[in-house]
Amino acid sequence: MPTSHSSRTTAEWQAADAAHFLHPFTDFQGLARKGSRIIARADNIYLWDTEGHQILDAMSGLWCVNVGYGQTALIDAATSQLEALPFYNAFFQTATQPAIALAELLAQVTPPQFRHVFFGSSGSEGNDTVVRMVRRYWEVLGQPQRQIIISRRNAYHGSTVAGSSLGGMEGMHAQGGAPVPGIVHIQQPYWWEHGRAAGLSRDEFGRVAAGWLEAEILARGPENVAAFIGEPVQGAGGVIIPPATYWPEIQRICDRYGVLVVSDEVICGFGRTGSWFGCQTFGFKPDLMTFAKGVTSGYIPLGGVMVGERIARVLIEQGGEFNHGYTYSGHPVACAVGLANVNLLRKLDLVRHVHDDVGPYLAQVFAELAGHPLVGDAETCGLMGALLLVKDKARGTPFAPEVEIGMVCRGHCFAQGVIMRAVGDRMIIAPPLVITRTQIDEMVALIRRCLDLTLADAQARGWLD
Ligand code: PXG
Repeated sequence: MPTSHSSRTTAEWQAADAAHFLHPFTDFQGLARKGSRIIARADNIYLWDTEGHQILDAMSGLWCVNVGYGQTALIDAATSQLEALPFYNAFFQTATQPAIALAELLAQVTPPQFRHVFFGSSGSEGNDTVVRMVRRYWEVLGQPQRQIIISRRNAYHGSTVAGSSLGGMEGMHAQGGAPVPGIVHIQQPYWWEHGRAAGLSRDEFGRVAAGWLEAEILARGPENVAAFIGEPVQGAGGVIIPPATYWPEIQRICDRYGVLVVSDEVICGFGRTGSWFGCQTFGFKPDLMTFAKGVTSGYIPLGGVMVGERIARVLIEQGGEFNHGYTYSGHPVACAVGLANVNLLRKLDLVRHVHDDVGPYLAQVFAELAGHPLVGDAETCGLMGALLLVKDKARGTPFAPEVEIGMVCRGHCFAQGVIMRAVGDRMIIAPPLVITRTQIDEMVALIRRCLDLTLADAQARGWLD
């Protein structure tokens, strides 16, 4: 029988972990050799591991704990809903109050084209719903040949069969037969890699990158293209912030060919970019919007799809039964937490806090970090940020791939008590939206120390020219 939390040592937990728990996106043997760091508790923007180390969580759990840890409004909402009704389904002409109330609230806080929601429990399930729903929409309209969904390389849309297919991660496509037929990828709008060398300004490059979508639509035949999907800012891909010209041009192209626009807001939604949703920051009007993570600040699994009126009207008025759904679609406890979370985002005015206060402040301190000898580029959007580590700052030369400079830097972050993600040579952050200016100073001081330590390693090991 498992023993209680406190009666085991860290080493005992690590041994049990290695013996039984297959972690996501993990080299199982490598982790078993090293042992996991076991996180025991959290408050506000800080975590503590089982050894008592305090860690500043600059990744909000995994891009999700928007309101920070320890918010009693969410905890109380979950416990009272567990007592009243821990579960009931929404399949057979039944509903629960929290699911209805959250659907109503989401219709209020999302852009005006959204009046309906389809619930699931994760971003991956949301994107599976997207694939089935866009194809169903075109079938109902008598255009069943409109099957193709265009996505982008280095996108992340989840880990289910549809999610990994929509995503553009090479490592995922190399395993298990993704992408499934009917999903194609264009190049991502990453100026540093694809625009800078060509001598394009960011704005010029944004239009060029959007043009790749038009070329793909024309190559496939517009009559065969169902939808385009993209994250407003690619999160897991390394916080790739598109030029301001990109999304408006994407919108114009999709409008011209009648192609549906899907905004995957799993990371960008609920305040992360300084607006309620990333599509508002970047100025486009999606037909569907996938959400998860920030809807409950990660306190409990919940995700889904906001369905725009263009699609909802067709499915409701002409579609008949839509043969799709999950046991936990509209889970009452998850929805009760979602309600408390969205209400708290409003009460604390966190979207404005990001837009007017801590977002601009993060941009300012990141601009200062750009002066560090290891940093070739520093970018932020709201409370997402990326530092590109380069070998030669003046020329912007990247490190050789085998150096894995990002992993070296991440190792220092781990030891210094700040959590950043390394995506290739990009060091990225997405701290809780409740972070204060003083805490940003504390976070940046830790990051600067890690950059210095990484630079010292690079010098000692001869990785610099
Ligand atoms: N869309 C986007 C844009 C995401 O970021 C998903 C869909 C899938 O959500 P679920 O809830 O099914 O995981 C995500 C998830 C990382 C990392 O390493 C990012 C995610 C998940 C795991 C790791 O940055 N994003």
